[in-house]
Amino acid sequence: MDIFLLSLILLEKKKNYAILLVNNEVINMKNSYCLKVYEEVVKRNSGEKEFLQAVYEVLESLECYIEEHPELEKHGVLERFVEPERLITFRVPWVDDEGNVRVNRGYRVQFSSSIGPYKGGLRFHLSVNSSIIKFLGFEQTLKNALTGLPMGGGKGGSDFDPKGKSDNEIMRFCQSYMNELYRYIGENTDVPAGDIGVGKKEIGYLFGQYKKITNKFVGVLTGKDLSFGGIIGRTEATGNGLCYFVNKMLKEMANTSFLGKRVIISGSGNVALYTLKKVTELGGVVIAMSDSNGYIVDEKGIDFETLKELKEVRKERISKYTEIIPTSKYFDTSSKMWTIPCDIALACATQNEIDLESAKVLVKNGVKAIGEGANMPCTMDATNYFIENKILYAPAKAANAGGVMVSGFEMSQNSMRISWTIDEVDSKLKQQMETIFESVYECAKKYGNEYNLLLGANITGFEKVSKAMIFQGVC
Ligand code: NDP
Ligand code: 2IT
Repeated sequence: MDIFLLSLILLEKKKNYAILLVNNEVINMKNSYCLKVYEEVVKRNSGEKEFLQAVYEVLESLECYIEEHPELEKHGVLERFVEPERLITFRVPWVDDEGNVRVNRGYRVQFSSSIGPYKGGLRFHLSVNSSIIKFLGFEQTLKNALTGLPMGGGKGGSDFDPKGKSDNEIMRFCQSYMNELYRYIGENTDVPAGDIGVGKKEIGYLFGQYKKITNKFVGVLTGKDLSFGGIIGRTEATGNGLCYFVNKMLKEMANTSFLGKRVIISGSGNVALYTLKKVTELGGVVIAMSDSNGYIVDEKGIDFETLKELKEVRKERISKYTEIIPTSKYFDTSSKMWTIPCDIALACATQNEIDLESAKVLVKNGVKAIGEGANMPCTMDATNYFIENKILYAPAKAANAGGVMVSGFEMSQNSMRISWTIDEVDSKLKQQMETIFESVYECAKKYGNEYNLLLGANITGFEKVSKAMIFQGVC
């Protein structure tokens, strides 16, 4: 039987306490308001498993806060909070190098404008669908609230696969994507940036087309090259921010640091690469990294410059690393990387890459800390397993907020027509990531579980967004 249908039947049977099945996981939710809202979300977003997972995870951790704030139900805050303000889908036609007409689907979800203009990245990946875009936009709303900057939540992208495409094909695709997207965005309305498959090159093509259509040179996108309004340090910001957050967590919760730790990092894209660089600077040894095909291991530590050249310049698969560094080995199943004994595991590739089985192996092998550089990289049962076993766990919406935070700095730099220096960017990023840690840690302690930084992050972000929603009335 369809698991979502089953969830509904179970909900019908038990009014105030239900056992829900989400993505085949059995979960408990007790608060009647959260339950009612979740039931509606299941009905309305049938089959959207990533979105349901993200909403469930947030609602479950908000229960204790909701109990203390009955006014939220009166104002219908949760009902509005889980429904995107706008979801735009559109056709993206383009012509490949052989002259064939190709069609992809474009998306932009404008999830919440409660505390600022919609803000969030664009993902170009074969797997992109409305469930993935909505889960990312929903998470982004809370993440952006944690940054302390006035940014709402949005996300977008396409099922376009950039792998194997020529620069000209990528340019034509980006131009066609922007031919539709430009109607909905603006420097004070919605400010997209990069995510999987979208980096500085794609942002350049998108910006060029926006400027051509609108005849405006404004900060409508972040992650731009420095030559036309980009901010120094944005490329490194997510990886650096993740390391600042995890380092602070190690210090405050276990009186230790990255120094001498064995670290594994999934992925080898933007977030993973600069995480490698910063972990190494902080004295950790990164012994394994991956791409979607497999992973490399080198007990001596993976070399940043070699991997960067391979991935960013030569656009090769990670397996080629072993041809340059003979001490390294390649294994062809990326999910098996989590079986390597390590002190710290940093998930920097994609959603649901650490499941319960991987979590159990990591814990059995002595992992001390998990950091989420990617969005929702741990399944719900994996997350619960880490928290129950008192593993230090840095949740995505707090730990990877450094990227969008520096995007926020880029927006202010563009509005003021000034340039920040690298010292200004980096010291503000570090300070603000540490502040985020402090506030989510305080909140987790307040609600009785200092290891549950996910609860701390969800409540801290939600408190800000929900206050703004109540002040602004029903809209
Ligand atoms: P990139 O496109 O630069 O790199 C993505 C990396 O993840 C690649 O190594 C890719 O391998 C791997 N990957 C992607 N999809 C899968 C998959 N389905 N299975 C296994 N591996 C996969 O993206 P980013 O580094 O920018 O993004 C990585 C994660 O970080 C995403 O979850 C993103 O949402 C999140 N994030 C990004 C921010 C940013 O500023 N860029 C900010 C905050 C979060 P391959 O090359 O083989 O596809
Ligand atoms: O998930 C994310 O926070 C991002 N992809 C960065 C978004 C941004 O607007 O910089």
